[in-house]
Formats: sequence, structure tokens, C-alpha cells
Amino acid sequence: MWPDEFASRYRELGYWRGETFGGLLREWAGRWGERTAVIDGETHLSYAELDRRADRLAAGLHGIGVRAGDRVVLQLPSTAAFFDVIFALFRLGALPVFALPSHRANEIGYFCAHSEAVALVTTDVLDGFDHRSLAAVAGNARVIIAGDPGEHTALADLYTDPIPLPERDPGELAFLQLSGGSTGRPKLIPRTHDDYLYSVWASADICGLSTETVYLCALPVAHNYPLSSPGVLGVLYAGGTVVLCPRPDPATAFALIERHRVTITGVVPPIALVWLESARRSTRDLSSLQVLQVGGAKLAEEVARRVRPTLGCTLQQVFGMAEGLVNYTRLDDPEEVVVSTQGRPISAHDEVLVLDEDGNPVPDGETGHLLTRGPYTIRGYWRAEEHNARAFTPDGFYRTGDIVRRDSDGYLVVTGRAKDQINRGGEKIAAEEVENELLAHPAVHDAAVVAMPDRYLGERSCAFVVLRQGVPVPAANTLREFVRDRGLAAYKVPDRVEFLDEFPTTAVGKTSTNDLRAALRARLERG
Ligand code: J2J
Repeated sequence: MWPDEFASRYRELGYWRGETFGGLLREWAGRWGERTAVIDGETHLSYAELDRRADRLAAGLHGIGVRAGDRVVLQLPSTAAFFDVIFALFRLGALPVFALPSHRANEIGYFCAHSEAVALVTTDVLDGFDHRSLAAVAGNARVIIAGDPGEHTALADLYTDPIPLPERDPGELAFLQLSGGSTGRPKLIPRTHDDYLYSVWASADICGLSTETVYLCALPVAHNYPLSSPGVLGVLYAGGTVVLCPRPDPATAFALIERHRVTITGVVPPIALVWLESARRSTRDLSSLQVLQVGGAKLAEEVARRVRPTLGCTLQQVFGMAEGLVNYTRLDDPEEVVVSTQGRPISAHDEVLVLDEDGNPVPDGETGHLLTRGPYTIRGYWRAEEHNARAFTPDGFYRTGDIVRRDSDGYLVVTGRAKDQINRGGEKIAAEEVENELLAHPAVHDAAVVAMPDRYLGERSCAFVVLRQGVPVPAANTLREFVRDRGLAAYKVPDRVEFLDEFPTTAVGKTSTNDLRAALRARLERG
């Protein structure tokens, strides 16, 4: 949490407004009543309806024992039910833990156990996977299903007559977001109403949102980017309309843009690329689209330059992180800045350091490690003291693990990464988490997972494996299936597996991932 002097400063500056999510929904319902807040297929929810549903669900959840401070692992796709659940939990003061639909038994089991969740809210069947099977790893958490509940509790049965609930304190935790991670298990990111809402309303301002805004939520809604940059919460803050998109393919997304006259949406670079290259552009009227946000991974300048001429809208680059700091190019920035930088921080009080290997600041224009501290950047992960000692400086700066260059106007260009992470088209893979699963295979002596360049996704993952002596070489696919069977999300399964007799080492005897990446490049070039 922020030291008192910082917290009071952020309040005095008017950044932390003393609002809560639950209280705000009540205000919005008063102000915008019957205006459409959320569109999910043929379902249109007004602000007033959303408010009533949150009250009724809060009562039902209270009825089965969910209380203030309890954690509830939430794994829902982009549906209206997601909004009911988060606002119901906000009203109760219970904390959603934002899992993604692609997470499987391994991750969900860990989230339930680590957060000591009292409930797991998930869906029935999605993309061929029966999410009800996750009950097996939910431990003591009660399983609640949006959809056909099978033997579990139906979310639909939990909407009951509202009960009086005390207002929440804006300084308390609102939810736990997930970190992309680089060491082992994903870390949980504690965000308060005050700090998160600042990033939300300031983002809504920067992105010019208003009651006229129609936002297409093309990414999984629980991710920090579509949730808050400015995302669905920014749109609700501004009184606009959220259109939920089940899949971001051009056929689905373009049809929704045309039908609902969407004005702004946010995607990751591979989706932007597919949209730019899709022939469907000419069969749909996309003229309502004013802003295409692209972020989550580095957007190639060559692709950035094609956005305006091809889609006829303004590109906005977004470089953010669930831990806090979010950078945007501004809508009125010169085209050169928009295509060649990842933007500048939301706030004048976002403190940004760019440091060399010895921890000394580098001059503007030179690359270095990005560290940050500010009014919506966390001071530590949830229950992770040991890791926090490494991930944060003693004076509270978060070590982002990103390598950047800052220009004299404060704009950042992301040039690389120091953390052991693969950014697979915006989906983050902690190398160590996958290595640990590979090490569980009886034939594997050692494993190292590194990024390999990919034209479409930016990066894919490659696992280098040293086998135990004397064991027969397994097929690469056997190891990939092994990782999948260990219950890891599909995007974490190594795209490629390479066997080596031994790993190259650094001067201090650690596995040299640089040498592995170089060896991989050489192999890829040889074909
Ligand atoms: C290069 N790398 C980027 C970009 C994120 C808004 C937008 C994105 C996220 C997000 C987010 C990048 N260029 N434009 O939470 O609110 C990489 C960096 C960063 C990490 C954070 C938001 N945009 N990245 O992607 O927590 O390495 O948040 O540290 O998933 O993604 O990942 P995540």
C-alpha cells in the first residue's frame, strides 16, 4: 500500500476521488438510467438494470456466505454476467480474482488455493472445454456456474431480493488482478477503488470518451487492458455503451462495429494485423470507428503506419501493465509520434526512471530499465513478500522488466525486455512456470523456455530441453502434450521443442538464455 504522504498527496491532487465501484454504479444509474450500458448479443442492459442486477446478485451471494474481504476467483468470458458479478462483489466488498477464460486446472487451482477463495465463478462449456471440470481443483471454493450448472450452483439462482449493505471504503482493495509474471506462478495484484478508478477516469479523459462512445470489447474483458485502459470501466464512467465481442476475428468484430456504430476499440498487434489484411473490410461499414487502440505487445512501426490509411481511424498506442503504469499516445499527437512511440504516462505524477545496469539514470534517448512509481502503480504483490523484495526498490519503485528509451517529451519506446517472459501476441508466458512443468517429466533433466521471433504473434515460445542420460528421445509433441495435460493454458504450451546435450552457460554458470536465443535464430535461419 502507499505510504501516507503519497496517499494524501494523490487525494489532494484530486486523483483519488473517494469513489467506489459499487457507489458509482448507483450514481450512474441515477444519471443515465435507461441508457444502454452493455450489449451482449441480443441482450441490452441499461445502467439502471445493471444497478438492480448487481443489488440482487449481491444479496444472493451474501445468502450463500460471501462476505467483505472474501476472495472469489472469477473466470467468465466477455458476457453481461461478468458485469453483474463484479459489481455485486464490489458492493459486498468481496474481491474478484480476475482469471482468464483460457486458464485451465493448473492456474485455476493455484488461484483458488493461493487466494483462499470462497467461491469460483465460471462458465459451462466454452470453446469445447467444460469449465465445470475445474470444480476438481477448486478446493474449498464453492463452484458457481453462469450457464448450465450441472451439479453446481447456478449463478442465475443467486439473484434475490436486495438487502441493505454498508458502503465500502474507497481506500480498501477492490480486486486482485493477475500479473503476466516472469518467475514461477502468476502473482496477484492488489488494486484499490481509489487508485484503479483514477487510472480509469483519467484514461477515459485521454481517450475522449463521452456518452456518445460505443466501445467494442474485443479482448477478454477481465484483462487489465480492456477492463481499464480505458476499457469497459472507462466507458461506463463516461456514460457510453460497451459492446461485447465473443471473438475478435474480422467477421465477428466488423459485423458488430457496423451494427452498433462502434467508435473505439482496443486490440493486440496480431489482431490489428489480421484486421488490416482482411478482405472483409470492404464488405462492412466501419466508418463509425474513430480510434483503434493497439497495445499489450510491441506494434511494429510498419504496421502502425498502415492503420490510418487502411481503416480511416486514429491509431492510439497503449503500453500498460496490470501492476499500474499505462502510457498512451494522445489522440492529437503528430502521426510520427503515434506510429513510432508507445506513448507517455497517464499522469504528471507517474514517476518514471530509466536506469542502466548499475542503477544509474541514463540520458534521454538512451535505453535502460524502466522503473515506475505513482498514483495507480502498486507497491507490492499480494502475499508475496520475498518476490516483492526483488520486484520493488526500497523506495517503492516497481521494476517493470521492460527496456525502454525515453525522449525529451517523456514519450517511451519499448525496445526490449529484461524479464524472463515471452510475450505471445499480448499473452504473457512466464518462462519459469513452463520450465517447472517440463521438469516434472521423467525424461527431462533441464529445461529453458525462450522467445522466438514470429511474424504474426511477435513472439512464440521455444523450450530447450536436456534429457536425462540414457533415456530415449521423446517426440517433441509428447512433451507439448505433457505440459497441456498438466493443466496449463494452451497459450503456454511451447510452440517448439529443441533437444540439446547441455545448456550453454554464462560466466557465473547460469543457463545462458541469450546463447539459446542465438542458437535458435541460427537454426530458424537454416530452416
Ligand atoms: C510493448 N510491450 C507492451 C506495448 C504492454 C494496457 C495495455 C496493455 C496492458 C498489458 C495493460 C506494450 N508495447 N504497447 O495492462 O492496462 C508488455 C510490457 C509490459 C507487459 C504488461 C493495460 N503493452 N506491453 O499488456 O500486465 O512488457 O498488461 O510490462 O498483460 O506487457 O502486461 P500486462
